[in-house]
Amino acid sequence: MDAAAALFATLSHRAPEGAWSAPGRVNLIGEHTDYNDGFVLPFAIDHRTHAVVGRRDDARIRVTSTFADEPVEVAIDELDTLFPSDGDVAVPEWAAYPLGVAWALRHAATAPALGVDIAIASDVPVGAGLSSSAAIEGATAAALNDVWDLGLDSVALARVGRRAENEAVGAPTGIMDQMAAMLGRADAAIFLDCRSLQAQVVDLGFAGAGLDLVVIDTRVTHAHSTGGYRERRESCERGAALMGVRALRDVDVADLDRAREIMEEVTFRRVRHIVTENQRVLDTVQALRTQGPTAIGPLLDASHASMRDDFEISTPELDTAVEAARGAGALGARMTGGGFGGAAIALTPHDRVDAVRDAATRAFADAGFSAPRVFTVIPSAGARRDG
Ligand code: GAF
Repeated sequence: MDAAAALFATLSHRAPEGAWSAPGRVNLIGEHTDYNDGFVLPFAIDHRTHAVVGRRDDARIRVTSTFADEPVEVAIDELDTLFPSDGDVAVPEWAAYPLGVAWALRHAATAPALGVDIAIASDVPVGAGLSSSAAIEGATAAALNDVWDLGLDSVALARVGRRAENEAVGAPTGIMDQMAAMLGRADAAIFLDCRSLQAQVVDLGFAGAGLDLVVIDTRVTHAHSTGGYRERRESCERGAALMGVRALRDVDVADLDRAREIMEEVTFRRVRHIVTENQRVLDTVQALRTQGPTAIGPLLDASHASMRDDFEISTPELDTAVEAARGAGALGARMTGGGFGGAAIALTPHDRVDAVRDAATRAFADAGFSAPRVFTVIPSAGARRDG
């Protein structure tokens, strides 16, 4: 927050209206299931994006951030022209997140054309699969919802964030990350039905069970606006159409034999990942509720194998991180997020965290990869006003 406040002071001579923040997330399990109307189990982490916002006397928005050299300024009335439905976005990519949120908010509610200055600073690693984008969207949406007095609830703000991501940034993602950023709770995950958007809080109890959630950031960055993510999404849509259902959420594990008969092999494997992953989310929620977090390791492992072999979104670095973590005593490990780079997570007994860090670092060096960044995260609160 201090960095955002300092940045704000360079942008505006007025006192700010307030400070808001939203977190990045780790997805514990349920990968690529969100845009298939399925289930996910993410939690918000203790890395946040801060937005310090002040009013202006005119009807313009000026935004600056630690990602950028220069502020970007636009008239509120021009927002529609910045994000045409069929054309190129007219602002730098980082600015499309906050300005896209402002644009989507004005379509979601009757917002006054009240000018604002926005300064954004973040400690959510970018491109690491921890959803730095939803953190920017969440912090901006929470701030403008208050400053413009729109009265939208958390789910409506998550939808606004997703619209910005899909239409302003151009990444065809689901809604998991925005929901996690808005609804996160300390020491808990959010069990989300991505069809109904009903969310349940599921206690994680990592600390009480002597566990840490270790993140191994491979430092191979990824972007969901490019190839692989979109292609996987299209495979899922093709699979659902062949099965005659609205979305793969409507296919059961028992239907997989029929799926294998009516589609070619690659589409079948994409379908099998989604169908089995949905079941793994349900099984993880059940295990957390009845047995606690020490019971979920095999489900995390199975999820990784499915993403590596069936959905084919893992990378050699992610596989190396997962194997090293398991070999050093993690109860279970998997890549998290959209894949093609980013981070792996490892559920690790507290006294094995250093061993996991050392093993991952050594395995990366042996394989000739750049050193990973290894750290623990704590399940934390969602978007909020901080001051
Ligand atoms: C990215 C997307 F933004 C999410 O919507 C989700 O699809 C995820 O990849 C994969 O589970 O984070």
